[in-house]
Amino acid sequence: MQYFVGDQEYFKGIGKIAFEGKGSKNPLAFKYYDAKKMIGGKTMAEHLRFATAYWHSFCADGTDPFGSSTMDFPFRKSDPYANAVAKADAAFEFFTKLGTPYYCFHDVDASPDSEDAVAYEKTFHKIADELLARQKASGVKLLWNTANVFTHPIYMNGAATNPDFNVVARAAVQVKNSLDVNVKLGGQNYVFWGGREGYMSLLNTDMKREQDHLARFLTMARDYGRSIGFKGTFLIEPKPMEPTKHQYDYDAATTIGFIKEYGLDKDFKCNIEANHATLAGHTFDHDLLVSANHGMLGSVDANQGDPINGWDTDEFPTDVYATTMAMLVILRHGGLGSGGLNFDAKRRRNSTDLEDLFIAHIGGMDSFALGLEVAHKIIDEGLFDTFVKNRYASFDAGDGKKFEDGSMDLASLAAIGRTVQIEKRSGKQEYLNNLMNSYLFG
Ligand code: XLS
Ligand code: NI
Ligand code: NI
Repeated sequence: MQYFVGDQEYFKGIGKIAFEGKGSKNPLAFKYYDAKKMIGGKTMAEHLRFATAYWHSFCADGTDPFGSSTMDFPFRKSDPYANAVAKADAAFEFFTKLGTPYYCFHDVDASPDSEDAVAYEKTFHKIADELLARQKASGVKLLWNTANVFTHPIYMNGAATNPDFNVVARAAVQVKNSLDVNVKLGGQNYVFWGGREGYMSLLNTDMKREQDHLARFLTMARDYGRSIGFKGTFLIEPKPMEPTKHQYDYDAATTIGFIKEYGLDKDFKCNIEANHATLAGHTFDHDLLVSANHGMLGSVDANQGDPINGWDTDEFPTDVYATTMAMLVILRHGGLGSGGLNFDAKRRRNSTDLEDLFIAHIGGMDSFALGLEVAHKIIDEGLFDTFVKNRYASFDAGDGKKFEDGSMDLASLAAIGRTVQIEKRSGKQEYLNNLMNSYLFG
């Protein structure tokens, strides 16, 4: 099989990444991710549904607020259209060599941005045809796309929540075309991340009006998407802050409240990003579980933050404890459905070898494969489940059950409370931590 589409190979010297097993020290091989390995009736690939993110992998070049780019991309061209096509070639070469069955992109990652809305639309649809041809040739599918309505200066006061109607309308150009392209490419989901849908100061902000506008905009996008045949899930990606001080989609609980408040719960779910959950003061598995408990776990942006600083560092996931806790939620929830694990993650600014892009993804995929294996074993053996079930056993029968069923009032509950003998029962956290380590390290 040829892993590149045009006549140019961009990742020279790197072939198909193979599974070599845990003894391997080859940096360009999987140690734990064995795509075809069966775990509880499904292959690892079916459980994990990995996606590569276009923006971090093929656009971001190491530029940060303190310095310019550090990374060389062999596919960069000066002509914007030729650049987009070469980027697509490189991207699909990368997906097929690595073995991520899905990808995700923002409109302006894949297609040149333009001040001129008509030119933007025309080019975007031409690039979408290029992407479609590469999807067909490779079998790689679109997990989701989204519109970048936060980078361009016109969005400095927000997109759907902008106080200027004209900006809201301009954002609609990008969202409408992104939905059109999604349908063309058979996208499984469509994402909204409200980067600038929030505020910096209440002195200049009508919060209620902005939130109503956001809901109105999402409702219009939902109606338009359904009218053109989009059958997938609309996803909102919570994040508490950065770039704005207060973002309206703070965390899973806030986002679910918003979705329900505005009657969008039949069409919308959450796209939970690990680093966003930790920025909100939660763990990754907390926000996954909040979503799962409401039937709102749609998809995952698989990355990790740095525990000693407070911004979205978007690191590749390497913390197997966190991936195991995440996979416990995902497996108990019955999987990700049409969602997947999208590596919204970037190599560090000084990881400048092209092979580092492969190595970073291999680490992320291996970390989730390990998490999947351990979580499956934990669920299979049932020790934690039994422990938790027993902890709540007083609600399984008798008065506890009546309380749970709603067949008891406060006066009868208090009457029982007058006579009960309360025994001290340990929560056994240290025992459970040690048990967890025995699963992780054998
Ligand atoms: C930024 C977000 C962004 C979304 C897509 O923090 O994670 O990358 O995933 O717009
Ligand atoms: Ni993200
Ligand atoms: Ni992020």
